[in-house]
Amino acid sequence: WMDIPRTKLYTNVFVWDEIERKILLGYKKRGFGMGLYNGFGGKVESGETVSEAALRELKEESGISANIVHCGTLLFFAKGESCAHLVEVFRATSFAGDPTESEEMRPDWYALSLPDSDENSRTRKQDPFEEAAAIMSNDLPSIPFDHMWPDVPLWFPLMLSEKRFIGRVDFAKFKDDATGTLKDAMVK
Ligand code: 6OG
Repeated sequence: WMDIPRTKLYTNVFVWDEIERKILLGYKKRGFGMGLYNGFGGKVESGETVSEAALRELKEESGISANIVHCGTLLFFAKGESCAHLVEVFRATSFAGDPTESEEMRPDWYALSLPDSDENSRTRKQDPFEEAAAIMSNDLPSIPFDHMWPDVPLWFPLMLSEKRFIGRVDFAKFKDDATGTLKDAMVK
C-alpha cells in the first residue's frame, strides 16, 4: 500500500474593495508557483498561529495590512509528491497601506469578476452593453484566471459571496506554470 503524504501548512489571503470593485493579486516572481497570479501567503512557521502567518505573509509580499476573515480550507494532493498542501484561505475587504512590490511578488489591482463558466459567458454574449459599461467604469484588467492555479475557479465564487468552503483537489502534478491539470476535485 502507499503511504499518504504529510501536509505542509500554508496561508493565502485575497484582498478586495467592494466599492471600487477591484481585487489585489500578486504575480509570483520566483519559487513555487512562479509566473502565476495568486493571493498573498506562504508557509506557517513554528511558533506562530495561522492568522499571524497570514498577516505576516500579506505584509511581506504586498506591503499592506488588512482585517482578515478565514473563509476556506483547501487540501492539494499531487501524485508522487512528498508533501500535500493544506492552504487556509482568508479574505479581507478593508486594508491599510499601499501595495508595494517585493522580491517575491508584484501586487496589482484587477477588476473584480467571476471566472468564466458556461453560464457566465452565455450571459455576457447576450448583454454586450452591460459588459462594456462595466469595463468603462473601471479600466483595470480583468482577473487573469488563465494564469492562476487551475483550482481557483472552483472556490473563487464561494469566497466572493462570503461563503465558507472546504475542498480537496488532486493534481496530476504540481506544475510551476499554471498548466498543472486537475485529476479530481471536490469543493463544498
Ligand atoms: P510560498 O511557497 O510562496 O507559498 N498554494 C496554492 N494555491 C492554490 N490556489 N493552489 C495550489 O495548488 C497551491 N499550492 C500552494 C499557498 C505558496 C503559496 O501558494 C499557495 C501559498 O499562499 C497546488 O511560500
